[in-house]
Amino acid sequence: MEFILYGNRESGHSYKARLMLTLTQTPHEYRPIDIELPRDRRPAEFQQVSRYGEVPVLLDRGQAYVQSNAILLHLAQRTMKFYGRDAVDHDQVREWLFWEANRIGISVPNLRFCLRWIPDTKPEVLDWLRARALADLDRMNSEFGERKFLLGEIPTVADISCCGYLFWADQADIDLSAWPHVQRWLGDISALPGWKHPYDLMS
Ligand SMILES: N[C@@H](CCC(=O)N[C@@H](CS)C(=O)NCC(=O)O)C(=O)O
Repeated sequence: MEFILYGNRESGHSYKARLMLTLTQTPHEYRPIDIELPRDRRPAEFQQVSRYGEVPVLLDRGQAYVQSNAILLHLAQRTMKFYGRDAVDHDQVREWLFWEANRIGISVPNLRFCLRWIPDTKPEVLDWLRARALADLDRMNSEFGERKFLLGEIPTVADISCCGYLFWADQADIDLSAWPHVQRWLGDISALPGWKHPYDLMS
């Protein structure tokens, strides 16, 4: 198989990569990794290719790619799908991927992680994460007043990246009805042919 994806069902970063493979109808093998195991007890084949010890990892003809947004960019370039129309779009896609990695791809996942798995998280940490998440959702909501997707009328990997954890917003104790444009955008993404919810795609 040309493409092999290592991921985990609770990992939105893994979901982002598999959603791209699925939406582009790219044949691939999915190999789930138990990330509750200590890193040195995970399968040797995974340890060998996971530079930072994390999921997701994509193998493309044996070459390993790590970091979900780098994987998305690689797949966009390989398939020339979900990449926008021209060089200006490609630059904007890259900007959004960097934004996601520093903003909504940090705030919402970590808020969810602390609420679900770290019961003794200090309230001030939760407050900080929540404030960041709300600011990030405000930012995204303001994008969609005039545009269907982040770059306009066509979806790109920028959307695939930014939406990843938002299908689990409830697990981060976030009620998305406060951001109606974000809700509409998520609805449009979930209407794309082949879309599946994280738990249906990653199990
Ligand atoms: N910046 C990385 C984050 C990857 C990440 O945080 N992976 C988590 C799951 S969502 C993981 O592998 N955790 C287990 C570990 O670190 O051992 C990306 O975008 O791929």
